[in-house]
Amino acid sequence: MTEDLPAQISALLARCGEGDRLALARLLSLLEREPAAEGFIRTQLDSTPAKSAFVIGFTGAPGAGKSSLINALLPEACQSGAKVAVLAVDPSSPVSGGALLGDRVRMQGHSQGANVFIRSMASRGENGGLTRTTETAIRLLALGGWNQILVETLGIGQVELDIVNLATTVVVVLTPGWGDSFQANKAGLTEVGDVFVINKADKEGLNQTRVDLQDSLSLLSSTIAPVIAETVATTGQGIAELWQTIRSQTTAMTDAGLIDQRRSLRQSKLVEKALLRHLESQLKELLASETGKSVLSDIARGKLTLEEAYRKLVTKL
Ligand SMILES: Nc1nc2c(ncn2[C@@H]2O[C@H](COP(=O)(O)OP(=O)(O)O)[C@@H](O)[C@H]2O)c(=O)[nH]1
Ligand SMILES: [Mg+2]
Repeated sequence: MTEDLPAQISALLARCGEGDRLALARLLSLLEREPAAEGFIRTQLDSTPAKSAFVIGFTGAPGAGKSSLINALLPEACQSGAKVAVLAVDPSSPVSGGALLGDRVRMQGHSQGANVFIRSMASRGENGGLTRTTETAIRLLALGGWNQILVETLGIGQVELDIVNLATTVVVVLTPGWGDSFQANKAGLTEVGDVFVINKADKEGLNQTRVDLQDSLSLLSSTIAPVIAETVATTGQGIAELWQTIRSQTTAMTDAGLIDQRRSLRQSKLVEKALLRHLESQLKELLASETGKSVLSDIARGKLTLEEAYRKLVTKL
């Protein structure tokens, strides 16, 4: 089966581009489970015109209420007639982990709708793998015509903050008592957010958290000041307002050119990565060729210095 993986992927991508959700689901499963699939999908996506999508990243500590918020926001997001996808990224759970199942069940109320697509993804866990997989998953969702993509990810550690960079708009989810939490994590989160939600506004400590947050945000110098919203995800309190806030903040960021800036930064990173992959495979070919082998053996026998060998090889590239 692995032999015809590229052909299989190419057929699935064509169907996915026509809006076939089964093909999309199959591609996401391959991405998650088949180590070789990611590279093939990526290479083929690179030669497919990209479709634009609005990606909202939700990040915050476990239990802050990210899944509950996304669940409550789904009807709002769908109202505009958008095709809304939810991608819950779990950096810790194995593929069939319990946390993912919990998220699935919680968000399942909506999964039957033709305009909603919900998917959890686990990580294979290797260095940078999660960011790469998530990025490819988002590109697949966009290809499938899902033009509003809500991504849930944990707001701890660099990998998670990297994922946040894939989003158009970043929503940081906090809860009362946040002011007491640990400093390094706080700084990281305040820097990435465009919208800050204090969820569980029904709990004690709301006012203190609002003051702490305003203090932290006042230290930042951003073109567009981040905004604060307060919600109770479980009752729906503040949810419609939060959606409006996300929309108006995104409009303000678009008008200031920030969204375009982020998009072109992401695009140039994609181009850079594609170039690096290309160069790397050419380099491997060169080293395995007759020329490459003879240069390598000349170095080993002291007939060429490293500098001379390098020059010889670079001209071949
Ligand atoms: N009291 C209260 N509980 C909430 C609120 N939002 C979520 N929860 C509960 O907090 C727990 C964790 O929520 P979840 O959405 O799974 O958090 P996540 O880990 O950030 O995705 C669940 O038991 C929710 O029912 C809220 O606004 N108020
Ligand atoms: Mg969750």
